[in-house]
Amino acid sequence: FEFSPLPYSYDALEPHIDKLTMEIHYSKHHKTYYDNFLNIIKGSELESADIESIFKTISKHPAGLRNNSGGYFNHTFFWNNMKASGGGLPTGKVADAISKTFGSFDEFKKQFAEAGKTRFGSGWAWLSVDDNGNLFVSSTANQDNPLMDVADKKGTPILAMDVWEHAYYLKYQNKRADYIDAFFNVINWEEVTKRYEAVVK
Ligand code: MN3
Repeated sequence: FEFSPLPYSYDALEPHIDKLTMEIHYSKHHKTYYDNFLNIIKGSELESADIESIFKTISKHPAGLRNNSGGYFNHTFFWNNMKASGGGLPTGKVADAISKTFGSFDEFKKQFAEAGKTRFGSGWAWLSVDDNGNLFVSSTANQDNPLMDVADKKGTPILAMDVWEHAYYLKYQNKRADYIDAFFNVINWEEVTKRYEAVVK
């Protein structure tokens, strides 16, 4: 289990996500989940397991493993679905799938933003692919994700948005909706398309 470098500099997502937030979020929050995760699995057979198989049976494990394995995976996934000068409209197969599923990109955007805004407390919004190859929007509490057996709606995620206060509080304070609006300007749609194509191939 690697702690991957951030794929861009701390200030790359300015002005949408500020440098200090990125630095603390990556080097403190994410790193802590990673360290805790490694400590929890140390000396157990999980050290050589793959993360998706851990998620598939996460309900059988203690909460500490659920929170920290999720926190480790979700953040790496999130960093990689953002980039400097991102945003805009998706292209290719995922664009067609979004139009087909939601009717339009704007309707997808509305549902995804709503999933983030209405997540009470801390958690995540997701765009995922279900077992039938269909897209769906969902949100999860805490550090859960759609790969976990405890998720209300299970599938393979292709886009993640962190809506914990630590993801936006320094710049946006209580205005989560403003952070969510800004998030759409940093989405790395090329990465989302790649993930989608890998799932539906
Ligand atoms: Mn976070």
